[in-house]
Amino acid sequence: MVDIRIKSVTLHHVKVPLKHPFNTHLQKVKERESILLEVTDTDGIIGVGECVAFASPWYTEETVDTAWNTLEKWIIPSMLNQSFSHPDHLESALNAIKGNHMAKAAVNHAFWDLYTKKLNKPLWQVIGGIKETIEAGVVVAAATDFEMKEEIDAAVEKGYKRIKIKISQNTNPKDMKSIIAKYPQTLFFADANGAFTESTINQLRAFDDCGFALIEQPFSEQINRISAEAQKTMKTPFALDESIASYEDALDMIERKSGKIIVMKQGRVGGLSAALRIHNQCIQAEVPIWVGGMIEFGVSKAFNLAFASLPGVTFPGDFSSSSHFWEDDLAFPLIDICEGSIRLSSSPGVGVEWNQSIVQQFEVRNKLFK
Ligand code: OSB
Ligand code: MG
Repeated sequence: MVDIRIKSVTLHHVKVPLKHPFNTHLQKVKERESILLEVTDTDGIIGVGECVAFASPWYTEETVDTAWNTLEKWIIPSMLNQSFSHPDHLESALNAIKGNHMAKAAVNHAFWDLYTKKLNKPLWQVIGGIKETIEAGVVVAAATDFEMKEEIDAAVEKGYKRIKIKISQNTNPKDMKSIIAKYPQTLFFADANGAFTESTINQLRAFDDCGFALIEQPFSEQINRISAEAQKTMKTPFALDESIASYEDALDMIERKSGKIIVMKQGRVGGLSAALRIHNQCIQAEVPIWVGGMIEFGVSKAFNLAFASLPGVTFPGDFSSSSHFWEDDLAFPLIDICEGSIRLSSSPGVGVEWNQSIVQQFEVRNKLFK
């Protein structure tokens, strides 16, 4: 049994330009602001984490500033100089703090890394992973139809087995159908980020025979009731992203049938501990999971990859190479795609570290708590 006493926590606020703007109907992301974490125990072992909240509240309510504030005022004081024998115990200690899932997930991750380093085992093995290679998938979020077609051609060329296309009410389903027909070997997902409403269900239905393997988050998370109604009338399964912020939300989706597949983002549900509970529930209910991305750096991606090795994860996730978004990733080793797949690390812990010199280049502020 390990007993981990937390000695210090360091936060780094960074701002890094994306190679190309990431366009959704909600937001154009040109640079990524994030909070990077290091949690050090009394033996000097360091666990790493990454908070995936964005600079503005376009995807969830949390932002970099709200997460920093919650970490500084509430989360870090609840863990400093405390001992925990398992990441789930740290999670329980934070139950008195409501919401703030992305801030909590970042410390939950850092503690899982520390914990599995102490066990001297790769994280993915400790959580029950069964796959050593993970299928790569990429997201096309282009500004124009022309760019979208170019990016899809390039993604197929690079060997991605799955391509996710951002759609909205302005997307033409006929165009989608012809693009998908061009690449019968590639799996296509659509992600609407909640673009459809009760009054535009018919526009959504027009995507039903495009050949998409699934449609991600057709409606906003406020109208899961409408999602359930629409799902009854469409053959393409819905995969819910924004709607799943907790274990209870996953149960709700399964019961209501507002979707048939879960998109796992550990930051959105509060961390790996919470994500594992949802995974076990999905195995029981025979509901497939896949792992969504957040335009992240290598640390968050490594936690996603470890999760993707679990038996309940049955569709390829948002796993592009480090060079897809970044000129220089802030973490190492970098993610490489080899024949459409990514090999998991055999190092203890999550298997990646912050690249301190690159972090320094992009740092806006930092703070050490001890
Ligand atoms: O809706 O899945 C989403 C990125 C940021 C915020 C929300 C989403 C996304 C993506 C995945 O589509 C991008 C990636 O590969 O990291
Ligand atoms: Mg999504």
